[in-house]
Amino acid sequence: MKLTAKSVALIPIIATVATAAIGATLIAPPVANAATTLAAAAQQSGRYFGTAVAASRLSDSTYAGILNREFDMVTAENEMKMDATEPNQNQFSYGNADRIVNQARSQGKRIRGHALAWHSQQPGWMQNMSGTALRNAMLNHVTQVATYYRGKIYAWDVVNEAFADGSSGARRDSNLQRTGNDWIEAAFRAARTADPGAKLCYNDYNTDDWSHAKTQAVYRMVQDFKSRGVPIDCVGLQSHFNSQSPVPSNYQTTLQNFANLGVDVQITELDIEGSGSTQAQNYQRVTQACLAVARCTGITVWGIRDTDSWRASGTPLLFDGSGNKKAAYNSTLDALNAGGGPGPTTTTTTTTTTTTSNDPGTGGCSATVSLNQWNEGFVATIKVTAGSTALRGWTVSTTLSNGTVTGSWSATRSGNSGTVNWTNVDYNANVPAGGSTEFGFQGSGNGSGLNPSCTAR
Ligand code: 9MR
Repeated sequence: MKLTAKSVALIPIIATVATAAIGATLIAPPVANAATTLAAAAQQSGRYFGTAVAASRLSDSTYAGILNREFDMVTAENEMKMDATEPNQNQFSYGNADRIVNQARSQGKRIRGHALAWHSQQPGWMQNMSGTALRNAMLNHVTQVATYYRGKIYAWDVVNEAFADGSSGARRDSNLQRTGNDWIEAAFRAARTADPGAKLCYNDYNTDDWSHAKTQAVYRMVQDFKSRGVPIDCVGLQSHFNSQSPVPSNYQTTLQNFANLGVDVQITELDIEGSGSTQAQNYQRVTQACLAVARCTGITVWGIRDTDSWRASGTPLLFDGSGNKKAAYNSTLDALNAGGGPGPTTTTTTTTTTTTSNDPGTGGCSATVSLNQWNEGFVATIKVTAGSTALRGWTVSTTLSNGTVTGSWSATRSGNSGTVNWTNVDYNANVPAGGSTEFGFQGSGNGSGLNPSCTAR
């Protein structure tokens, strides 16, 4: 069989699925027809293709149509930022963020969380804080927001834009930085505790050119975090390009060098000002660079149509103001279809499966599982639903044949592999008739086949 780039890209996925069936004859995987959407094309190599979404635009049918068709990862453009989610201290507000999250999840899309801690778009009450009070307020924010969305976020931008531009290689001066240089690692530790299943990213702009002092400074921070065991899983390169800040010739080198530190790399806010074939070529180069780096797990563009962009006059996106595909769309799709090196090695495609167990019936309950599986581990979120009578307590039994529980939330556990039983905690014992509650756990190994079954207590 002649191995085309595309068939090579498909092998890791097919090999995983087909292991059990191999044995007798090795059948060459069919070369798939070219995918016709960005998400489907990216999925061929185990990657995602995402976009920033504004809650206010979801009611625009052209916008929502393109979103639902083309993308499999969503970032809230502004709705998860500190000013949006904690407008008054300790009063959290998730309405607009939830609209985006619920829309994405109902369409089977995953979510990048953006952003837990940032010097910009802070709520007014935070802007004038300093010292220990600010440090604690920041950590509380990280904990509350990451806990609220636990189990629903693929990756969090835990800290955004903390380095200075220019040649200093220094941290950016900000109220958060003045609470002490360890504010970034403190934020990452709080995020890990709050949502152990989310990948934790450091995200920044002007970190695309390997020779830039800012790129080097972020690299050294990530290297330091890895060496000291600070929990960091990914680096986000925003990648906002225009004629003053073009796609650098060493872009792929930058992606590869970060990946070599043992983190995933994600292109998180891609837009490239311009038009026609020049813009198309630039999008193609960026896409090819990601595909060539095994741990570049996906690309997110910062908006759908040019008119949706934060810099609309630069027409930097893949669809024109009427929602038509631009040349840049076609070159991006073609680059994804042409494939590159193998897909992400440490994180294969995340799958979500749902199994419904026993019928709730009168007085009973049912349990369903949503599973987030990657190579080394998984996060399972279990939804308990009451039947026609309210629950006063519940137990869910799960079967974990090839994995071990390493952490859990919102339920008390007995056992950590094989048959594992989960009992409500105080605050979620009572579930109204027809209502539901969730608990979850993370584990190493394989979380498939949990087959949850619920019993009312
Ligand atoms: O696209 C966002 C725009 O709607 C907001 O007005 C702006 C406010 O800071 O933030 C934009 O998104 C930024 C992102 O959160 C972080 N990286 C730079 C993005 C573009 O400015």
